[in-house]
Amino acid sequence: MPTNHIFLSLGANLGDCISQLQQARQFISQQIGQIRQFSPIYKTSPWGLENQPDYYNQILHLNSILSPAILLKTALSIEQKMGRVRTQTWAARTMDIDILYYNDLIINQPELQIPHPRLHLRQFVLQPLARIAPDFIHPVFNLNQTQLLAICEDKNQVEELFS
Ligand code: PH2
Ligand code: MG
Ligand code: MG
Repeated sequence: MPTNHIFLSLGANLGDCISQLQQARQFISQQIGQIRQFSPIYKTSPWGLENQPDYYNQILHLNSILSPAILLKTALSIEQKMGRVRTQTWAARTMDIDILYYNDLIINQPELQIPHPRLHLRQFVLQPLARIAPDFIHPVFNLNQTQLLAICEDKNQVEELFS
């Protein structure tokens, strides 16, 4: 059966973030599919809404047979199981799981946009992506991850911690 190449972004800034990232990887490998590659964990300053704790971010490359809609549903249910409470946009959270890419698919629905519409604006996404998938092409901009990182204007701090 053909599998799909999916990139997910994980982010947490409430609770024991490193353990939560590990727990999220476990749920994802059980419920979504095999993790083929993962980036180091990065400690990053909050993008978009200041005055909240620093984030811990990581990117995963997976194979999955789930459709984009079921993938989204499963990611949201893992967030919920991990204690995510949604308040305002970009507020602090125990776990955020975003779909960055799903092969070269382009989806523009109100509740699901792929590629993630803001990934190219974020150092905390592009630095880990450029580490694990430098040659992967963004299907809208037709640039690879290294090229996107080179032109990204985000100056928020991103510190690589460990793998
Ligand atoms: N996620 C956001 C908004 N801002 N900033 C950092 N550093 N890391 C994130 O994961 C993050 C953010 C929206 O989901
Ligand atoms: Mg997000
Ligand atoms: Mg999200």
